Amino acid sequence: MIKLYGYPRSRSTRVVWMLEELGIDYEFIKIELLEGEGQTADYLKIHADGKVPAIDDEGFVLTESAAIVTYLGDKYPAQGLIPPAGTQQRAKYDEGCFFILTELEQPLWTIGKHTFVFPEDKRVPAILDVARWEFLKACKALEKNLSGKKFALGDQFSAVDILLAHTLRWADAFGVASGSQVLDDYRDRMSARPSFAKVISREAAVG
Ligand SMILES: N[C@@H](CCC(=O)N[C@@H](CS)C(=O)NCC(=O)O)C(=O)O
Repeated sequence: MIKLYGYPRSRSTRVVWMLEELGIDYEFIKIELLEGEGQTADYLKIHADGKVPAIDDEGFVLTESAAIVTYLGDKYPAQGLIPPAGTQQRAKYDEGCFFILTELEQPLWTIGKHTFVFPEDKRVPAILDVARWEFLKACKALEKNLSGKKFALGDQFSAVDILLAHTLRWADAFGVASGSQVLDDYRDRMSARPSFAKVISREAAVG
């Protein structure tokens, strides 16, 4: 059975969501990040930087939320959550992933790091304005690409919707407005999926 090392409402939520969409069994191992468990010698053998998520699939260890979600989609193709490699749809899937990780998540994470993640003496408040501006700019581009579409790739739900909706949910939780009704509606539509209700209860169960 796949082991998922995670922490509720973190980037490991993306992997929980993917596993719930796929409908496969997994063991959720909570890493007590706030108590320093990420930095223990045992966990550093799994994730070199002590972060979550990581998975152990029968001895195959993988880190990075987008890589894990993509691996799982490829491993369980019957559910159709990732377009097959070598197709134009797969290239669009990759485009979406890279945009989310490099253009959308980065300014948002900068806001998070400099408001509540970093120790106070490492925070640079002056960075917040430019990070908000950068995030809104990415949201504008995203709005153009999503307008008139049901899902990020068109008519069919895919793993990139998990990464995107999770990132938009994070923005909301950080108190950072997207400035776009299209994006807010999309985020709420994805969050209303039955699989996401399962994510909430699975994370609640680990505390
Ligand atoms: N790029 C990585 C980022 C992983 C990451 O930063 N995880 C955070 C939780 S969302 C973490 O484990 N932080 C603990 C730490 O920085 O020590 C991914 O997408 O998996």
